Amino acid sequence: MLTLCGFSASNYYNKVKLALLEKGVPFTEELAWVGETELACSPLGKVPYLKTDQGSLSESTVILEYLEDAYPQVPLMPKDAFQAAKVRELVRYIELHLELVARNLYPEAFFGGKVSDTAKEKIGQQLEKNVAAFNQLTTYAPFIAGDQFTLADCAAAVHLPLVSSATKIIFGRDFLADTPARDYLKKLGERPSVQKVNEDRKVNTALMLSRNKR
Ligand SMILES: N[C@@H](CCC(=O)N[C@@H](CS)C(=O)NCC(=O)O)C(=O)O
Repeated sequence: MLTLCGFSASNYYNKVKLALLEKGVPFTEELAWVGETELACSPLGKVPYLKTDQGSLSESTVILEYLEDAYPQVPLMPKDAFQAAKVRELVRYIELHLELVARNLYPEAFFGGKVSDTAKEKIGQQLEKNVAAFNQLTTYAPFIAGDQFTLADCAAAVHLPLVSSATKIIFGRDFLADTPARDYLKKLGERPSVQKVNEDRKVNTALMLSRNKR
């Protein structure tokens, strides 16, 4: 039996939850806020982590790949080795070159903090470059890596909306606005799995914000 630990406001958590739902793998959820996680399962205290009968795993992309190997019945990776590598390439770009750069804006965009103007300028320049590079890799045909829903869609569904909203709030312009990302995300939002993740995210985000106020 699998237990997904973390909280539904987290996009990393939701990426794994989406893959579990898409694959139809049974799992339960265990609420663990940052600061209340089991360090034996996730030594850096990050969420998500997954408890399995064999032990626990941290790092969302590692968990995705484990699920793919352990539960191949509903595949979220192409069989062809090269196409599978293209999916991994996209996942890497989304996480490393979009999410992790945009993340530096979140303290001001979402959490009432401040990011210096110098930092904003640097982040903005880096993101412009990275978005252009990312666009070169995407196909949106109709899924982000081609005609099959893959792990790259799990990553895109949770990370791209935050890149859009953070850039819009900080720079007054959604850096993904000139890409097919908006229509693509809208279409993805029709999937029951994405709807479930988004509903749970809203409820949990409200809970998180009310906890932070206390
Ligand atoms: N590389 C990690 C990142 C996970 C991550 O940063 N999660 C956030 C919540 S969205 C977290 O746990 N932050 C607390 C911390 O970094 O101490 C993964 O892919 O699982």
